[in-house]
Amino acid sequence: MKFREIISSVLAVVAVVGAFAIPFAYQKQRMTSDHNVRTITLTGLAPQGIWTQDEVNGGNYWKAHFKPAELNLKAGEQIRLILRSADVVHRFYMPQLGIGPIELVPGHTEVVNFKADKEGIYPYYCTAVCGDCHFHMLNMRGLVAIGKEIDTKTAPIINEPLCMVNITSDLPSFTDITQKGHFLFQTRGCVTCHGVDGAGGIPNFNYVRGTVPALNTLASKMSLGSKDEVEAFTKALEIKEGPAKDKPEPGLSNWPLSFAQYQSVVKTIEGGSPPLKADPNGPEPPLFMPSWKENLDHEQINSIIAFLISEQKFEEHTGWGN
Ligand SMILES: [Cu+2]
Repeated sequence: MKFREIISSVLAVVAVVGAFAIPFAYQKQRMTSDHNVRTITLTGLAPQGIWTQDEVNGGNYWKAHFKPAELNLKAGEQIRLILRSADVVHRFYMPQLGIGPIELVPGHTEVVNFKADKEGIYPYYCTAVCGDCHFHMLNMRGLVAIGKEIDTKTAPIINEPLCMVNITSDLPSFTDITQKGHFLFQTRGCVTCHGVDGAGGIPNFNYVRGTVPALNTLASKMSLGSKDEVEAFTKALEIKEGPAKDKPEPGLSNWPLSFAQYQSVVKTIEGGSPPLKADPNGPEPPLFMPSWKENLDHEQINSIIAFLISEQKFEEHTGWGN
C-alpha cells in the first residue's frame, strides 16, 4: 500500500468513527448535564392574572382553574425556565435575579437558564398590562424561593376573585361618590400597588422611594387642611363636569393651589408615570403607574380622588387650645 493510500484509509476510518462517536459523545454530555438541570415551565394566564406550572392547552384553557405557581428551588440548582403565554402578550420580569423583562407572545417559548445561587425569596411579575386581572395579584406576582420555604400564610395574596367582576356591567350604583371611589379603588387594581385604603408600603425593587407611594395623604398634598375642606372639595368632584378652575368652591382656603394639585393628580392617573430608579444603572422597577385613561372615565377618576381625600387623618381639635 502506498503511503497516500494508507493516509486516506486512516482518514476514512476516522471520519466514519467520528460520524458516530462525536454525536454520541455530545448526546451523552447533554444527557448528563440535562440530568442536573431542573426544567420549570411557567405559563402566563390573563383570565386569572397568574403564572402557573400547570399544563395549559386549548382543551382546558376555558374550563380549568389553574393553580398559581409555587417555586421552591434548592440553593445551587441549575434551572431551565421555560416561559410561555397561554393567551395575550405577557412580559416576564424577575429583577432581583436579573431575568427579563421578556416579552411572551402566545405560541412562542422563551428559555432562560440560571443557577439558583442567591438564597432568598424573590418576586417575579408581568409588566405588560395584559387584562382586567393583571393587577389583582400585584401585577401577576409570583415568588421564587431559593433555599427557603415560602410561607403561604404570610405571603400577601390579593383577593383573586375580585378581578372576575365584570366592572362595566357589574358596577353597582352608588349615591355616595366616596363609596363609588372606594369600590373602584378596590376593583380596578389600584389597591394592589397602593395598598389597602391607599396606605402604600408595597415594595418596588430599585424604586427611588423603596415602596409604592401611599395615597392616603392626598388631601394635604391638595392643600385641604381640614375635614370641612375635604367635604367642600368633594362637592366640586360630585358635579358631573368636575371641578373647574374658574368656579372656586366656597369654603376652601386656597382654591388655585388645590385645583392645580387636583389637575396634576388627574394627569398622573390618566397618563401614568414611570418610576424613578434608586440606582440609575440598576434594573427598571417592576411596578409602575400605568395610564388609566382607557379604563377609567373622568367621573370615575373624580370618585377615586374623592375616596382618597376622605382617607386623610386630621388631628382632632377640641377648641380648648390643643
Ligand atoms: Cu400582566
